[in-house]
Amino acid sequence: MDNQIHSVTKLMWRRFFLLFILCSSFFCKAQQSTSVSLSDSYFSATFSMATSAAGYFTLTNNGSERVVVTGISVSSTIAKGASLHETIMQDDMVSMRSLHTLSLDAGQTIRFQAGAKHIMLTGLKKPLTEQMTVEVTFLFADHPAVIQAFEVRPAGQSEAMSQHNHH
Ligand SMILES: [Cu+2]
Repeated sequence: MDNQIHSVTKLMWRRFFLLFILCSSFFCKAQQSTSVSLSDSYFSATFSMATSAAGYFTLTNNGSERVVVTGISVSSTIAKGASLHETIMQDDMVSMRSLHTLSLDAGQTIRFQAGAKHIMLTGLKKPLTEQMTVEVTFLFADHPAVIQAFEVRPAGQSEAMSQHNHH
């Protein structure tokens, strides 16, 4: 009898141990497999009456799983809204549309740059001037939010013409 109880307990311990190993390896994997990095992040400086601004960045998925950006936001003291945009050519006209989600495969890098994909701030509360830093929060479906500091750089001629007059 004593012996039987002993072997049952032993079996239970073994199961707990197995479960423990499984769980810890799962959490370990979850921590290591998703990692993103942002670089070259900046907004173009705006003129004093501007109500919108365009920003750019490079996003790399360093992990082993696909990540999906579900949205971005900035402080309400900077602008009313922030979204990811894409510039498209339609019947010789340049227009923009919102990118609702953005997905990056493992190892993929996406560059948002002038004339193509960009961040659009709308309802700008104050002009963006050089030396300012704007924090942008990136939200992911499967990764913790990332807050990235964007610097403000002097606006280039081409982007001032191709981006700002559509908003
Ligand atoms: Cu836009």
